[in-house]
Amino acid sequence: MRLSSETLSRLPESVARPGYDRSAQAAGIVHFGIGAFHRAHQAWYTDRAMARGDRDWGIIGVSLRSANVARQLNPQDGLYTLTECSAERNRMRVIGSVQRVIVASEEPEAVIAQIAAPETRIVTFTVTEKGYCRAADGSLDPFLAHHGSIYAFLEHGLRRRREQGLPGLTLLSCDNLALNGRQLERLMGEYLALKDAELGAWVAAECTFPCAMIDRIVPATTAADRKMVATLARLDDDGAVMTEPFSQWVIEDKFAGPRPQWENVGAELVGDVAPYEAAKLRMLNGAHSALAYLGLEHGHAFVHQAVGDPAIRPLIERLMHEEAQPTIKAAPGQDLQAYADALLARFANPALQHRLIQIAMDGSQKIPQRWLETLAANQEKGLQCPAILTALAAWLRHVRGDNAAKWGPVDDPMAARLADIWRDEGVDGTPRALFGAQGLFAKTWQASEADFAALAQRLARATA
Ligand code: CS2
Repeated sequence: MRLSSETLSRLPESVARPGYDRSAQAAGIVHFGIGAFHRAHQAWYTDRAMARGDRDWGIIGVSLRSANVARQLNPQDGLYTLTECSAERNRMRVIGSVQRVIVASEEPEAVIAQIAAPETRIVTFTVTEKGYCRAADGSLDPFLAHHGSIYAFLEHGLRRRREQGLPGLTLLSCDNLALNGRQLERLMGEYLALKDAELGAWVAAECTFPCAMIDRIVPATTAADRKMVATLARLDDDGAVMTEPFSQWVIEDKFAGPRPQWENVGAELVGDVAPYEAAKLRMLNGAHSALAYLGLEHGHAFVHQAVGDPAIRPLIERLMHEEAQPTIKAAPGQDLQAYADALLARFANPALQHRLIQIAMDGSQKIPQRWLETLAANQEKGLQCPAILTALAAWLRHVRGDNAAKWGPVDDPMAARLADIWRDEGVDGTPRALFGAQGLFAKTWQASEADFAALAQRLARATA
């Protein structure tokens, strides 16, 4: 029997459930990219905010293309379990904030109508780095943006709001991009400049784009996880998500209208997100990507194995403490030393089963804000980053296909282009084609001759 509004009462007492009348809630939020991360993060905060008395913040989820999540959640009335996993115990809760999932490619009009609905106040996004349709230099790639992107749906939905005299919206990016709100604002502006400049002016005046730092480790759910959940919940749950006990959400307090009282359930509303975001991207995500490429080369499958490997761990510590941390100007009360230590403990959580190959995906979209910004900031001070350069060499080998036999083909929107560069330029030319003055990533970081020498040395070394 499957989890749903009807079967909810069959759950054992130990499983917490929504403490509010779900059917009485209007949907104040439209969320693009309703994958496991959103369900374990924002939907969880919103569920608890409503349990504390907040009202009408139901979430309508949108999947741009895949019907998987709709198939998982719609037959369950949007309900799913969230399990917090640690070595000590697993704690399960049913989340009630998601009402329905729309597959945009199947029902585009329903998405537009939902954005234009009077009760909608906030649109949020976890569409991953590549969902923003940026070219290598960070500007909007019009070709990508014109084909079923978030921008097209926002354009139509916001135009309708304007025509109907409805207020603007808060457009809140929850993806791992540097200054994600500023980027979304700029990219949306670039898109509307091509499509409808008048609407662009209305959006600039009526909508806001707060920046946010979002953090919770959420491995992809496996069949074994679903089996475990079924045993504990005594119901099948196709939408189950597994995560760690830790969670953090720091949001720039810049809303166009009402918002949930997320601060009552642990979120931090601040004036400036930048120091939190830089710490998270450069330390957590930077270390994660390094663990991924180095760990796969060393034959590991999971994060906790890679961080426990004495051949890898010192390099991760160096990357965080000596290379990333000094580039961040901490906010008052922000302790970066303690932050790095806490990250090492989170990575070591053996109950999470966080796959390195999941993190290795889409490296071309991730390394600029995770590594290249750190390299650039150190370069300004005349410093080199040996740990990041070692990780960068491992990434170069990864996109050459060195890990493919064991871990599968390279999963990256730029995979074909990177493979072409490797084939045409070889080991001598590839680092320059990517990180030279004319390189693909030149906008974020340009390697010095010493960096190229260090990369060449690392690439020459036998793998692992
Ligand atoms: C990871 C992130 O897959 C990845 O690239 O680094 O998803 C990471 O787990 C989250 O950002 C943690 O908040």
